[in-house]
Amino acid sequence: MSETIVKPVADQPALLLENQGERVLVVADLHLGWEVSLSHQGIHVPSQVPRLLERLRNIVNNVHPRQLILLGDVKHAVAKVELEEWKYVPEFFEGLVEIIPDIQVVPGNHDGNLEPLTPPSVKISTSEGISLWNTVGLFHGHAWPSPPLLGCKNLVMGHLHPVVVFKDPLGFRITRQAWVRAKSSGQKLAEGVLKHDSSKYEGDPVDEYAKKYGVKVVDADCVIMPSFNDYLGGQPINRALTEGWTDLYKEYMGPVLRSGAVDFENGEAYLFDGTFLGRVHDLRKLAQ
Ligand SMILES: [Mn+2]
Repeated sequence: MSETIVKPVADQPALLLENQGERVLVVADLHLGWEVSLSHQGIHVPSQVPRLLERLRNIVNNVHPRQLILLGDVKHAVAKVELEEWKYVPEFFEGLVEIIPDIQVVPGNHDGNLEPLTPPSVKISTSEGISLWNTVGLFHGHAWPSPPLLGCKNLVMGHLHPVVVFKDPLGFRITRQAWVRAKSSGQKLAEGVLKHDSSKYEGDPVDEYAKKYGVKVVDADCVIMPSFNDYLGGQPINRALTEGWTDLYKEYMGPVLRSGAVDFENGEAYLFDGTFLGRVHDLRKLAQ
């Protein structure tokens, strides 16, 4: 099998995937129309659409991908389409197809009724995600991935919006968006998917998985993507377990992280410039 390269674009919350010279760019969590929810609270921020498009244009011009994957939560309002989304979302996609014609959306929990807002050329998968080259599995993270993704050596997800909180000696808090890389256990993921599918079996989940889905599960390198919309708040990944692991945080983790199938505590956090911050459990003392 040929080598697949998975690497963040320098200084950008965007991931580049490459296999045999074919390049695919991934961004997650745009939350278009997020400004509208703020304006309901009396805070007025100008539309982020032109700014997001400009940033995407620069990245696409630099890395020349064949395809752009939007890894969930393209829009902000959940399920129902808010009036403003009829403006923001189509405006965004009209601009985006000019920048790159091949667009694949992997829906997130905010992407109900996205289809009527997108041009017909935009492909939308199910929320169980997609696999590329049988080596990269991409899913948003709010739901279990589809069975074949567990055979991929690399898994990519969004949804969490990871940020790291630093507290200096004077008590000032500094928050930075971050990448998290962590190892997943194929066996634990297989257990999770089988359980989600209400499968009854005895013995080894890996064997059962191979029998049921015809997929040989592997331990994968997981990348948890920062949100592309940098105006959004994020989930501080290094809050003390007693302090920050609220129900909301657990909700943000999604079933895969909650199941413990990804070794998040030993995950490595990086800033956009590539600075290695340390392992998640070591970073907790910085937030105290
Ligand atoms: Mn989400």
